[in-house]
Amino acid sequence: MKHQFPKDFWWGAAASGPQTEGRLPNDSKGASIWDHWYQTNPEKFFQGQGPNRTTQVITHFQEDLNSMEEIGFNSFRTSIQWSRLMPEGRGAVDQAAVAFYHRYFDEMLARGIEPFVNLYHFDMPMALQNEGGWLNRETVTAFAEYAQVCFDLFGDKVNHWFTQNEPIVPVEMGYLYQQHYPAVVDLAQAVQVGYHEALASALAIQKFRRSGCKGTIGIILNLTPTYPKDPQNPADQSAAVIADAFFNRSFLDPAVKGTFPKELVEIVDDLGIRPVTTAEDLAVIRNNTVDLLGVNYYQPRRVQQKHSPKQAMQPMPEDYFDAYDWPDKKINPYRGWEIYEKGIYDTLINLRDNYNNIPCFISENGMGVEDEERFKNEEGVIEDAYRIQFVKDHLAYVHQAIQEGAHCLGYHMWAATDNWSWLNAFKNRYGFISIDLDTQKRTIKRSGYWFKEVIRENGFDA
Ligand code: BGP
Repeated sequence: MKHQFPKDFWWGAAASGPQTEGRLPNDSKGASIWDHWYQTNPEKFFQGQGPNRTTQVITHFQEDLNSMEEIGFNSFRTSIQWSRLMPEGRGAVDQAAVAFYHRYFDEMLARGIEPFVNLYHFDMPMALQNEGGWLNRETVTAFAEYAQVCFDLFGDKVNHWFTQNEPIVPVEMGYLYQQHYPAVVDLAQAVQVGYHEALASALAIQKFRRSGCKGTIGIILNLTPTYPKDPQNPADQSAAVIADAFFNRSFLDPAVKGTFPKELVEIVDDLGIRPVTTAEDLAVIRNNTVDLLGVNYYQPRRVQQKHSPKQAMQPMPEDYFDAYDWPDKKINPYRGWEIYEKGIYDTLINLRDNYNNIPCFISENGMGVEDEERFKNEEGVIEDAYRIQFVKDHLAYVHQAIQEGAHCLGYHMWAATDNWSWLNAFKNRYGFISIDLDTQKRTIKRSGYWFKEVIRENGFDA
């Protein structure tokens, strides 16, 4: 049986500015929170590798794009680094950065690769972080101004804009679980940060619409379908509803419906930590929902009713549910994430049924594997059969969801090339294209050649 995808399906992959661009000595880029954290705490980063030396796209983008063209991508997502374009986060625009992004997007277009451009991928400019970052309402205004600068500069080249990638991640990792700067643990701050991110996204969408830009604007969310341990047990079920409200609907509802989930509003009211807001700002959120939703899918979340004693002194999302370790789960041992292919289908069906079947696409899905060098053949090609299987199994479910009416327009894998990954740096490799970090040489992996066939056929044999 052949899984045939709709005409004009988006095939490609994703990356982000901070994970690929790298720095040049004495460049004019401003510091982001990552540059700052690496400077103060290099030991936090796997093998001490920081964001200054990534895959050096700033000088090697042509080679990346050549490989993507060879595979046959018709689209590719990356992000503009706010701190590269506007080193202080507001005010002056750096002309070297403008020239770089123009060339980068031009070179994509010249190869028939549609640039999908995201504006924020966890990379707060340090100058703004010093004023409170997302805790500060002024940052929201600065973000909308930055978005406007991007629309004005690159609006004639870019058809698909995204305001943010995974806005829940700066909330959870920066303000609850200490994996991103500023690594504090404070639910009240986390709620304010999340609210400001949602507002910033809506305000950027308002700017986009008011400036009459062509194309679409959306947001990219990591949706983790949430399964109760026992679906028949009402207490497990309500634990799943609350976890879903915290980690999915917190951004999905405002982005698509312009509202916040009532379960979450009740919790923050109960705890007395409702974020500071104005009626005017709430109206901006209500009236500026997305055209297009990017769905990053890696793993599900499994929960059960709260049995365990409270761990932290302060309030935490985990006060409302316990994690459930499903004994039958499949796991990617390198990343420690469960692999559950059907989750991608359940997510698309949820969007179909509960989110007005909003146009969406899979904007990230992938598998990070350590030490892939061991799979290199005599020609230097990495034989990553596991990645082919992973993508195939997920694509089969995407196909099924489309057959059943889901409005899914494309599939982007994470990632195009191997790239630098936050605290894990280069530990796990994700790309269709491998990169030798010493020589910066790019080589397409077996999965990349397999994907080339899928793109050519617009489908594959199941
Ligand atoms: C997503 C992020 C990406 C990327 C990916 C893989 O959450 O949008 O930036 O990093 O996950 O995760 P990791 O790099 O942590 O292994």
